[in-house]
Amino acid sequence: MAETNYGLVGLAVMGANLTLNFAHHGIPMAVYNRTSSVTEKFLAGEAQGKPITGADNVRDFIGLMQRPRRIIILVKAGPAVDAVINELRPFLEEGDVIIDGGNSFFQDTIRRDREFQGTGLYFVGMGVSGGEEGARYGPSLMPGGPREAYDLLEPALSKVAAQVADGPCVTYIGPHGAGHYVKTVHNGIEYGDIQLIAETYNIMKHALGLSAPEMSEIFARWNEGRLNSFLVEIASTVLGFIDADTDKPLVDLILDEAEQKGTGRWTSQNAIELGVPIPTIDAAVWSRGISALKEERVHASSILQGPRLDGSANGSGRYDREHLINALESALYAAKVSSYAQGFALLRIASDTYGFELNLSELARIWKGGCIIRAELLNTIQQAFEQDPSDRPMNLLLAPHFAQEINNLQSDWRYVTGVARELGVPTPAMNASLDYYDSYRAERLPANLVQGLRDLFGAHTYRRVDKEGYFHTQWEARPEPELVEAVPTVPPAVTGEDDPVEQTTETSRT
Ligand code: NBP
Repeated sequence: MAETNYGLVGLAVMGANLTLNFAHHGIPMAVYNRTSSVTEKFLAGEAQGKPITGADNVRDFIGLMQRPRRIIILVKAGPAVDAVINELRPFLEEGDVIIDGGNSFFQDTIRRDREFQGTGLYFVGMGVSGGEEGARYGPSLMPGGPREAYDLLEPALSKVAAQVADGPCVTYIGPHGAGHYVKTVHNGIEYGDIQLIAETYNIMKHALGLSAPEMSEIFARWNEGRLNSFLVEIASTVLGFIDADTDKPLVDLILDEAEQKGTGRWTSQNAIELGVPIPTIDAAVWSRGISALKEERVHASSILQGPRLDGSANGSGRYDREHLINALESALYAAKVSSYAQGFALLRIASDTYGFELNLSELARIWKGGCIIRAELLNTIQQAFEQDPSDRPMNLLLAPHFAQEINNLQSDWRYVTGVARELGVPTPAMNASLDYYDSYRAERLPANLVQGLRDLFGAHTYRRVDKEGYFHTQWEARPEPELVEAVPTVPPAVTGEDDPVEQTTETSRT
């Protein structure tokens, strides 16, 4: 086989497809998998006739590559990554680069990056988005770690990444765990998008009584406009799919329990830690959680009632079909913009907090192809963040283009959430997006009362709008603590072994 610097460990779905992608672009690959039968099967199957060679042990695998080696690990995130690193480490030499391409927790990547510092070896944490097809034909790549390691990888990564009009969907994300952090938030945004699409489908279904194939056509039409995106396109595909066994729309036969692997939850957890509001993504995460309570929900549905509507149980006939469909398109778009505004606000704050030096415009650019959230909208987001720093919006909602659009769309957005409320159709993400918008644009929120309450019960202090400084008020006349007679807290012990504890009672504040 031709000489190569590139190797890959982990030949499951992602690893096998990414290897084929590298080979397709003329980059010979060495491969290794813990279970050697997987390697043998791959070499004898899809890898046949391609510049791909493999080994059944790490020593031979390392021997297949020239220095400096660039070894991509694509195994299950977590301890498996450390196990592979520990296996490889004794054979690595100065200048070699390890690239973890799985969905690793970014704090693990920060730790691994630290462990590699000063060893002469490099560690790169690289987010890979696009699933099986992306890995094979062009993913969006988010590599983070030492800049000099990225420079070594850049020529190959630029070839295997998805290509869009303004370049390959890869860029240097930033130091330490920046790549995996950005991939995590990408997945959080993906959770939000998917939930918003599902809620839009649910409102349409309940308010208009449309069939799945009818809704498939509506999503296909929307995909030709400002909602153009991979997820809206595949929503149309899934809704239009007819099950061959039953001749029914397959979507109607799929159990309504959504699963999650962790990146959405990590996004929410991190946002809470940083104090950044991302309610749409949070709603998407807990919606999957409540979906998993199928048995409880079925039970509750026979006890807890929804709104009492005149006429039919669903909304059929209540709403003008074309008007509602158009409003749903506006609401989905507006809610999506609000969700992206939250996601990018989180990226901005995290970049400052962790020193990731993120370029938000570049992130929007590399998400335009290959990845699950690829969408027309990202062009406008890219442009908004390309502005001179002084003109760059603090929040996407403030970018003139989006501000004008949302100002025009908000009445449709409110109408749609109102319809959902009227019908009792749950729309947590759609509402969270709108509430974020209404909160963000509120000159005055009721946090003044929150502060007053906190100061009353906990002397937490507050600031005033008319004076500088922190204030505490004695809100109510407080009775002097009163000493009362000693009261036994336990009945006198019959055995005489436990003496009653003497206590004084005092006015207490929680
Ligand atoms: P999996 O996440 O299913 O992992 C399977 C691979 O991990 C196999 O090669 C397996 O080897 C290896 N492995 C395990 Br499990 N434990 C190991 C250990 N202790 N030592 C060595 N190898 C071990 O594979 P995947 O779905 O291809 O995903 C790979 C990574 O890419 C994951 O982090 C995933 O989250 C991420 N990702 C996946 C997708 C997707 O669409 N699937 C998309 C984006 C990112 P074996 O054959 O010996 O069991």
